[in-house]
Amino acid sequence: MFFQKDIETMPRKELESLQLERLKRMVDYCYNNVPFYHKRLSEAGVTGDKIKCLSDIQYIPFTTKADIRDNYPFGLFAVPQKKIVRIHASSGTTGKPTVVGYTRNDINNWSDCVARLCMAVGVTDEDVAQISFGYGLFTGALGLHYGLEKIGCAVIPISSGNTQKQAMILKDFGSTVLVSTPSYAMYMSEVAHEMGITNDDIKLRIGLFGSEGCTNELRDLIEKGFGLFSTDNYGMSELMGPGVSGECEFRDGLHFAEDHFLPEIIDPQTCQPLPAGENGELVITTLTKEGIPMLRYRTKDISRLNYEPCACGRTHARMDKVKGRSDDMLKIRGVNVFPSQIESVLTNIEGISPHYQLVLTRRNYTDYLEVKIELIDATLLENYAGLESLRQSAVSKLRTVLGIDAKVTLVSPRSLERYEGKAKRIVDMRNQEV
Ligand code: DLL
Repeated sequence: MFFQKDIETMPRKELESLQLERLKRMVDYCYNNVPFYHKRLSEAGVTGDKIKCLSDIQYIPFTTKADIRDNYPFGLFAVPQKKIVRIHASSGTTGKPTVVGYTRNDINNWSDCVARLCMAVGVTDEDVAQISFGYGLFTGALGLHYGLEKIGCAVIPISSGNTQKQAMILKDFGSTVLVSTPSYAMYMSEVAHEMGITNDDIKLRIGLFGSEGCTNELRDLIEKGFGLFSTDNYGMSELMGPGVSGECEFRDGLHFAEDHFLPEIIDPQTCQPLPAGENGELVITTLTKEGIPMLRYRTKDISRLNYEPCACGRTHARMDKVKGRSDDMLKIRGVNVFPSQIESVLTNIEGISPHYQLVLTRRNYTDYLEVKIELIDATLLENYAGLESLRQSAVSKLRTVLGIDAKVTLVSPRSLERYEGKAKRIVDMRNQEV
């Protein structure tokens, strides 16, 4: 199903000329309204009329998270304060948050983009959506909220946390759509089952998961746990929030809202554009944002673009599921390791739960990786031989996929922390060499 079929299936030629026209306009808009861009674009000698084709985007300087932080809080806003109707922020791991502002048009475009990805998996005005993202400065909850309301779906703004209550509401209100991070959905299904709630007691049929990576293996476990069909959606507050891209029912890549966002892939080391089909860092330019426009924003997310038409009829480019971040890709003894690779290995081993933690330490200038994995069955803790064989099997499967040795520690069921938002699975202590 489509929310804006004419736009979503627009012939590529037409779409690209719309993008070119909007890109030229966006460059001039930034130049004229944001002193930061005025300086950057003047230094690079780029103005809207110098952009003759889409690949000329490569002459525009990049924008980074540091640029937003340096202009904290509102320095990159392109409109006077009175035109801003909403402010969100993303909490960084350190220091000040990155702050973003939306005009009324921005909010309208944002809800259109979200409505598209909800309808692409079949959400209708008959659905009841439980939004279990945290409401607040985070864009996830209000982003999905407005998009779902636009379709006419009934929204339950429960926010995250209080997981037993979440399970009760799922059952009592007959929620048909669950909106959350995949790790929270996994946790919620464990809690619901512990409370004796079975899939016959609930009406969930669709999961709209996003805001963090999720392997297909973990997705399959969540779907089995709740008896639903789910899609992945991607976005970031700097660009808008959720709605930048999302899967359709074919789940063969996440369709961009390419009339609003122009994606590129670059080599994160050389910063040079990479041809379609290659893995690299996703760089995105907003084509319509008024509040805080972004020119060539470096997302740090690693993915790949596919411009082939999709079986669903959408013509907008698709990105692969995010493979990891160029900055939290783990470099262990010189080897690039993505946490998603580890997750795929673990979810394929019988007897262990999908909850894990990666602990990195450094001794004598050498990195060590410990993978803590939770058992499903506590009785195995009394069976040394069984435990050891499970451990060995995990070690050898990890070695085959990662190409390095990891220490595997099996821990009791339910002993690792659970998350109501994005999971924090990596504990990096390498700067505290022992
Ligand atoms: O997480 C926006 C969002 C909310 C997207 C709800 C989808 C659903 P931030 O908090 O600014 O915004 O975090 C953005 O999260 O650069 C990615 O590294 C990661 N991320 C977001 N969606 C996905 C996804 C929201 N589907 C950062 N898969 C991004 C993998 C994701 N990583």
